[in-house]
Amino acid sequence: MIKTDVVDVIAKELYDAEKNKTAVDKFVDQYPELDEALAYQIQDRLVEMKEEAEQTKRVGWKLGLTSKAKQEMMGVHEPSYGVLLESMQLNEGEPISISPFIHAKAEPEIAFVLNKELKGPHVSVADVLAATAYVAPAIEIIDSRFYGFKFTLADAVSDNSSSSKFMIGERFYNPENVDLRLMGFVYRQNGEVAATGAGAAVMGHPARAVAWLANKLYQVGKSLKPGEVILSGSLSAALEIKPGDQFTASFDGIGFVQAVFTE
Ligand code: OOG
Ligand code: MG
Repeated sequence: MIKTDVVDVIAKELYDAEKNKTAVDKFVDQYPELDEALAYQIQDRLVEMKEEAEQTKRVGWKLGLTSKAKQEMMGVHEPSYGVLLESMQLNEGEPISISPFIHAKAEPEIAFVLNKELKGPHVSVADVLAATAYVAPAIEIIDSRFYGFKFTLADAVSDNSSSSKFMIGERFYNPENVDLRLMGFVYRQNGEVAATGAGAAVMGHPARAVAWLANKLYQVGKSLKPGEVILSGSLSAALEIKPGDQFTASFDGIGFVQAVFTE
């Protein structure tokens, strides 16, 4: 098959898998040509299909696999990115039905909202902080379209890095007033502590994940734009969601955000 066909075929399979809630086998076995570069082309095609079908638009980016906890959980040892659409955003406090998901999981993350462009290839942590209007606590709901959440980096990248929904706390903080590296966090499921740590869990500094993204996007002629929201990637292992579950991600100095799930 020629490359453009592979892009269309895989994007369509992933689109249908999400729509019909039916998981698929990972693609690398069937398509040995599926490398990271091709995977980002598939991701772009998949996102275009959703933009069209859902009459929505791109609002930012998500990082994936930026912490050791997540890399070990997934057996993948480098970060990835995906696209956030307006249709994926949930309002704080809105109950979330798990019915559209295949096997969703919840992750504690830090959201960055930019007020300046960030263009690679030499973006640093300092550049990211200078271009950040505010930060806020976030919970990402991921849902892989692959059986058993089993995939290689290229598979997951094609699947828009397992993105599904996200919720950002609606109180916003100037990043100058917190040390994002040392900022402690507590992640709770139904009141019980599931994970604790500090911002440095993400690449030594959460802003480094945003810098990595800007520099990575430069390779495909893209940049981060003012107004875009960027999710840092999970600071701890993702937790499976059951109906009735309640997850709270609390961060020192920037408050918390809570996600409550229903049938
Ligand atoms: C890939 C996406 C990971 C994160 O925050 O690390 C991700 C996956 O593990 O399914 O969203
Ligand atoms: Mg995530």
